[in-house]
Amino acid sequence: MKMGFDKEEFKKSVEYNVKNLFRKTIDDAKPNEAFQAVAYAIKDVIIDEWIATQKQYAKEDAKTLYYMSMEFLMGRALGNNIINIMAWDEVKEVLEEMGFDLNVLEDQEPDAALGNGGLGRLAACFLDSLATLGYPAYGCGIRYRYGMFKQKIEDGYQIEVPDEWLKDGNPFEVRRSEYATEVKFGGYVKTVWEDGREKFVQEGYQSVMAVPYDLPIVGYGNNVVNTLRIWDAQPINTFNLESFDKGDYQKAVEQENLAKNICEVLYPNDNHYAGKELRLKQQYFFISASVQRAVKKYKETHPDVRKFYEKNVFQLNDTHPTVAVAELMRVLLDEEGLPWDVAWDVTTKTCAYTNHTIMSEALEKWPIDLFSRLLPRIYQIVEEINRRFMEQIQQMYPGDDHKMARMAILYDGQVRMAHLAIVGSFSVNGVARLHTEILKTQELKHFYQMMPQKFNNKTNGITQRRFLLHGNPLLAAWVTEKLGSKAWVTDLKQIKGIEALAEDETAQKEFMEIKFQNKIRLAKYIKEHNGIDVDPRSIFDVQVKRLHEYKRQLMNILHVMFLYNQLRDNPNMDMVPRTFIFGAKAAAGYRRAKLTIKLINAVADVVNNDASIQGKLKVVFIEDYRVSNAEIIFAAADVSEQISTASKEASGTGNMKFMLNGALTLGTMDGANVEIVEEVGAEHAFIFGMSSDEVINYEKNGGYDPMTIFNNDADIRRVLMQLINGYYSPQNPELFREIYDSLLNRNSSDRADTYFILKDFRSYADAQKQVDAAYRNQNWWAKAAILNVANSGKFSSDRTIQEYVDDIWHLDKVEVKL
Ligand code: 26Q
Repeated sequence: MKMGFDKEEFKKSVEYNVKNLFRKTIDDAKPNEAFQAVAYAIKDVIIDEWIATQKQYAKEDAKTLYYMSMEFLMGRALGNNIINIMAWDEVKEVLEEMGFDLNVLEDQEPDAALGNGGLGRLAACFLDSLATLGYPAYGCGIRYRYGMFKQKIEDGYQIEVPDEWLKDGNPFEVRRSEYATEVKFGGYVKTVWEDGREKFVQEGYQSVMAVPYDLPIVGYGNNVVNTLRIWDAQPINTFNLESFDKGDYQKAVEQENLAKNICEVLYPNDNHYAGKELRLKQQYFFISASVQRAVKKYKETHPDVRKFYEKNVFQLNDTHPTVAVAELMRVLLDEEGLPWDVAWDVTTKTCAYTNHTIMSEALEKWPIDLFSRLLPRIYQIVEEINRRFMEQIQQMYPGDDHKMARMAILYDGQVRMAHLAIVGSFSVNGVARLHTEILKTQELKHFYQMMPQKFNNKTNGITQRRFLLHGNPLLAAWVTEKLGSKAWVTDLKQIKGIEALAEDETAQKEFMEIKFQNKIRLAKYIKEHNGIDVDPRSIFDVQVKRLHEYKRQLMNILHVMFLYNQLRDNPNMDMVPRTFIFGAKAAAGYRRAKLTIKLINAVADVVNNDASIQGKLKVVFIEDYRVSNAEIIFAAADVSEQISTASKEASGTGNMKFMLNGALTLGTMDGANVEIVEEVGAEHAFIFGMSSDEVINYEKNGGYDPMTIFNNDADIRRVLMQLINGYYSPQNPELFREIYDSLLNRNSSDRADTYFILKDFRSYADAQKQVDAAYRNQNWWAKAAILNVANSGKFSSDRTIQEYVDDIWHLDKVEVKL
């Protein structure tokens, strides 16, 4: 236990909060009221460390990271905060004395789901690691009123329900109205002469007030509390009731609507660009506010804004915050009066860009007319950046029009945000070794050839505090006991120590018993939420992630259909009982992804209700997959499905969470799977399918012909025919026709089976057979699972953050003493 946590004081604090918040005594408090009271009591502890941390940063004049991201997929805060102030056992005890179960109270908290999936969760893991390592950092984002939608399944279909996460308020947030900042949209740019130079003034604009809310990011056991600053929009008060003319009235109403709309909702598209004007407004809104505030804060204690980069670094989480490049230029040029070259030098020494995808449909390209109308001054600056960059290309590659066309920021009526990000940054990184290599040799090769020094890899990581210590307390305690130390909590490499136990039969038994208990916990969750009975002795084979064609949930369910056919033919077939568990949200407008969810549920309905297969096969679709239930799911998994078409998954991070919890990877050589296999050894994973080189080769040569496979492979053909003969949809045999067509017919790009599902199918089915065979030897399985845990050290986000600090950010650690 950390010094300073006083149980008695905490108890009083909870009682006091219940009284003041709800006019009740503690015995009358409902679980949700008790949750609120406990959260405020914890906040009270955190606040002192928060103040002390920020004072220390100011005192040391520490260089600060601003992690700019449209998404922070935080999940719940209470349990994480209690763990990180190292008061878990004490709080649990006090609450028990008061008649409350901490787990029940935790379940009262809505997830802060300000993100879609991987990219948003990565940002959240990074904040945890930054605070734990003691680095000065802000997360900068948007306080969406509605986060990622809640998913309901009705009749097998996904229904999106608004996520009212702020309905009961957010106990941990602090509104900081003193930092409110105006953000301007639209209008036109007037050029005026002043002080002997040209000045640019935006006129006729509409504006909103950006108001920040701060959330504490608690470091593990080190008194450090960083800040996640999310901005809300408020209407600017121009509404003068006594003397408004029509124009004022109109404008006031429009500005009010603008403010209402901007922070309303997170766009639920994962890995898919949608060129919506409101999305661009959101981007500029939080970036302008964050950049203005960062410059203002710097100037409070530093005389010379030309040295801004010495104390500040902006990390751009994908292209979504890329207007930061132009906004920082605008502030330095127009507000600080710096000449272009100096402003550009400061900007390109401040900004760094992380790429998270190579998929062309995810690349942000804004129509110039929209962009310039909404952000007229920003557009002028982008034009000038582009003009100078084109000049530079012309000088380096005289007459190479091809390069100009491929690299231009402004091209074909569009603003290419990735190009702006690369040109405006001193660092460009991919998120796994393979991904970075693909960027350098394929997608961004022209940029890599021109500026190789900018490119670097930062393989993603995850926080073991949430995904082992909090999510899997049984395994965490076991690891601590075996290592004789909790050091792995802040130094995951130490978990390597349990490798020595991999062959030890007692340890194997203990490990399998813990996994079994975690499977019972998940089985209970499934029973409560799905009404399905699953056997915790069956293999829990899990694919949880956003639903996307490239992630190939379709291949997984087609394989289930294939297995089911075998079982129907031969109910006595010898197989280890298997529970296939899916969890996935589909973007609201992604028809084929939604149809895949329906297919999974349709297969589940048939398979789960067929007594003839003797319970050997179960299919479960977990509703509303999110951070809080993910923690329970990872802990219970035996098999981790990481089956994306090679080259498409930039990294993946779920793969790491499974590994940390002792699941074996069944996957392609894609993203960080490559590095996972490198750490644990290919013999302790099930690897299948085409390599990324093979995939890229096929893609360069017009794809492949799935018809040959269909014609020659009777088992595959039978599965595909079941998509169109009503086998899983007797009321509507045509229901899954679209999926069938996507696998066999050429699309508008003249490709069929774009994600090589049929091509990889046999290899996948073989790997699945090996899983079945391997699980029969429980000693081997336990050994392989322990080896996965033992070799997961590399995948801590603490390692990732330290690499960012060493190679890109160059921050100094700060120590906070209370
Ligand atoms: C863009 C424009 C308009 C609306 C939405 C978007 C948008 C939103 C989210 C585009 C992409 C995303 C999310 C991408 C994402 O999550 N990428 C994942 O990032 C992880 C962390 O690096 C990787 O592990 C995954 O491989 C990658 O898919």
